[in-house]
Amino acid sequence: MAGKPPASDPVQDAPEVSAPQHSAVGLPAITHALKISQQQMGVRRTALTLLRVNQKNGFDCPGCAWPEGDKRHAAEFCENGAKAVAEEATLRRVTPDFFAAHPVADLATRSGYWLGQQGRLTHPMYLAEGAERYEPVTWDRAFDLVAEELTALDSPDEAVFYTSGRTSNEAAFLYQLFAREFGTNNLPDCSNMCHESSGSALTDTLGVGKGSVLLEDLYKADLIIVAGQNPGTNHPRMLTALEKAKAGGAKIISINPLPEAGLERFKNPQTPRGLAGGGTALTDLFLQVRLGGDQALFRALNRRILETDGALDEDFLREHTHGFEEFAALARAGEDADDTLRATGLTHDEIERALAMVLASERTIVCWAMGLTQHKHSVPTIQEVVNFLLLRGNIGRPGAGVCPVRGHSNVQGDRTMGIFERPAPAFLDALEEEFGFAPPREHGYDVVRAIRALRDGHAKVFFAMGGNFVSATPDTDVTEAAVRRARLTVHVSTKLNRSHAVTGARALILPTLGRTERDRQASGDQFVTVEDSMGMVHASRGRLEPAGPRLLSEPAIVARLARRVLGEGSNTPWEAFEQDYAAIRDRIARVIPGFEDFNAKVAHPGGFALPHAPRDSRSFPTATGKANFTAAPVEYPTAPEGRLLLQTLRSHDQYNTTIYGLDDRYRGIKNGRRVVLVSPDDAGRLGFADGAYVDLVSEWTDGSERRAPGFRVVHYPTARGCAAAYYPETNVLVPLDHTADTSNTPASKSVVVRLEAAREG
Ligand SMILES: Nc1nc2c(c(=O)[nH]1)N[C@H]1C(S)=C(S)[C@@H](COP(=O)(O)OP(=O)(O)OC[C@H]3O[C@@H](n4cnc5c(=O)[nH]c(N)nc54)[C@H](O)[C@@H]3O)O[C@H]1N2
Ligand SMILES: Nc1nc2c(c(=O)[nH]1)N[C@H]1C(S)=C(S)[C@@H](COP(=O)(O)OP(=O)(O)OC[C@H]3O[C@@H](n4cnc5c(=O)[nH]c(N)nc54)[C@H](O)[C@@H]3O)O[C@H]1N2
Ligand SMILES: [Mo]
Repeated sequence: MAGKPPASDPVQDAPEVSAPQHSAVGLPAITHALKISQQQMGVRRTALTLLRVNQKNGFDCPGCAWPEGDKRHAAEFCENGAKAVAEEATLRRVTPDFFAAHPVADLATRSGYWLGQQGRLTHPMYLAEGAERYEPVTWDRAFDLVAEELTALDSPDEAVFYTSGRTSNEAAFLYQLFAREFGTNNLPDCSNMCHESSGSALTDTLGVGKGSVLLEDLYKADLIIVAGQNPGTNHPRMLTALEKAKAGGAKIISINPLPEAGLERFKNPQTPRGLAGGGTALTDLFLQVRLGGDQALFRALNRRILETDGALDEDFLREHTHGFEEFAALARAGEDADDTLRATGLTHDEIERALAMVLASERTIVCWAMGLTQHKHSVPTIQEVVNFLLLRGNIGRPGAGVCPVRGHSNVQGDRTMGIFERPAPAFLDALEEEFGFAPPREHGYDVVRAIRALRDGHAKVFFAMGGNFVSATPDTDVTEAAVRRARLTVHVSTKLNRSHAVTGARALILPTLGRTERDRQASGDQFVTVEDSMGMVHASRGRLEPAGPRLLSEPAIVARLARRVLGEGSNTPWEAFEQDYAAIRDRIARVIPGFEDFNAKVAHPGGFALPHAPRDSRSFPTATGKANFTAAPVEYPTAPEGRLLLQTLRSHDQYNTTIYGLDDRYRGIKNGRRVVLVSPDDAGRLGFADGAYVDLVSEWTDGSERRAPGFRVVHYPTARGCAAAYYPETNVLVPLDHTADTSNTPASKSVVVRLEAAREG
């Protein structure tokens, strides 16, 4: 039997700290995953479910977006994939009785961990205006309520339709179609907080906002640079790929303020050497960069490449690129070397060692994630990475290219399906042609703009397809107050979270099927499709019985809502879409390039690759028709004397705002999340012993301050001048206006803070 959820909130943060580890996975990963799975699902269901992850006829792992490669016979074990599955396939249930026992005011005092531990949502629930508790409602009544509020708006642009990144292609396509037929492009998504900076930088420079490598490219690379990413925790299956790449002769450079265990050494649980032996050393050169120093680092490398005879790919530069001369002039003139050292915190020698590895490589890939995307200067940082790759012709040839590693399992697919507040005119034209309505053309709100609109009373209905908006977004107090101003908040969700407790005047929770569950519709069992981080599209088919008889699938929820809201005004066959998802795919095939013959192509077990012009033919659909160099000044964040730069990141036991447990095993932290990692030098200088308790106080340019109380100081080998603490506890510190230029992504990885001895609490 699966254990019961904790009755009282168990979060009594009492962190126990030991030395960080120097390798990842191995036997402890299996033990830990099985423990969590069995608590949630019991022994039998654990075995049956975990065998189906990422298998030919199974479901796509609801964990990360790392590709599967060829579908395997035996399960590729992934601890955090297993935890993501257990979280969804849990046998615990949140029923109307639960809501009767827990008024919203009570839920609002609970930790995110406790809320998530209660289990799967089973009934549509409604919180009436002024009511203390959610009460069960019928689906019809729920759709009526949404329709009532939507049709009462002065303009469709007073509604916001958010998406998290687990939503399937089919559901996402219907959802954006509904929002646009309703009349708005207000389709913010988690991408706005995630890889938006990558999308912006890559679209301007290469013409396609996605990565240019496939999995097999990693195995052909001479050099793989992993910058600003912690795959041991967040993309564990990537370690298998890195191990294989190393076996083929690749070298790895890791660029990170933290020495992440997973990048140091990988103990592959699929091999005897990984289980019992020492595993594989992955990183050949570790560059312990300061937060936000990456643009300066890549610029320094680029300057050295330009100074080296024969280092440039002259043919590629001539034929395929634009703006080289301007960039080269800027880079050669460059900042003095001291500035590079200040920005990066690295030595000359370290940069020269990296340069030697770069020059020795004919095929280089750069992988990155949130460490590069969540800074004020993230877009020029990623553009500098592109400059770096262009100089030596590392785009559009095997074993080389850009590899932004996406987070949510279908966040890339959701974008491809049109979940975007700034859709391309060609996409809207295609929708118009196919569905015979005039889609709105003005840009909608992204995440930060949506919060401002709610705060200022310009948006009144907030609808979320998954996610946990109030916890994932910055400036928690500001955001929560903004959301509370809404007329109606609606969440299509699998699990309870804080966004259900911080509501508009009225609120709805609409329970939905997860990936692991069987989806039966009028025409029979359905499958859905997803796109991974490398642009591979494939099917996902759930097999478990749904968590309750009342759950509807996401496509069904959108289709019914659309019928109710749009009524006779819509010519779209919503009912047929709900009955048979193949009918949705037929439309996607006609609207979105690369999906021609979708239904036929997706029948292929491994799925199919979407076209990517730079990768496939070295053609660049940019304004200049070439790959563009970017000549941008070097920037880097600094903190005044006595302050630190704080990054907000993930522990090993969480999936974004979903907390699986209170440990961060690789970093040596147990039983607590309110910790701040500071280098012993900085901590000493600031006068805080290991184990001291501090408040984190962020200081913003307008003079305002924000406080997160009660964090245990952990002396940790992070880069000097830098600190790290977990998200979402620290989102309260990130000002709403502290965002990346161009992409508007919250700059969650460089917040200026001071540490204050904790006020008595
Ligand atoms: N188990 C699990 N898997 C996940 C998630 C999860 O929460 N749990 N989340 C999913 C999602 S949505 C995403 S977007 C990804 C996130 O995957 P990651 O980006 O790996 O996640 P973070 O924990 O934010 O880690 C940021 C990493 O970048 C480093 N870093 C921070 N700032 C800088 C910098 O300025 N320069 C450099 N070079 N490095 C820096 C940090 O030290 C850390 O190693 O993972 C996805 N997969
Ligand atoms: N400070 C700080 N803030 C950050 C980040 C950071 O690094 N630092 N990272 C940012 C990033 S990269 C991201 S992607 C965002 C994440 O932002 P979100 O995607 O909004 O947050 P999640 O925590 O992933 O959402 C979890 C909830 O999704 C629901 N859910 C799970 N599966 C399904 C499903 O299949 N269908 C539906 N309908 N619902 C489902 C469950 O109810 C669960 O509680 O957070 C961002 N915020
Ligand atoms: Mo993400």
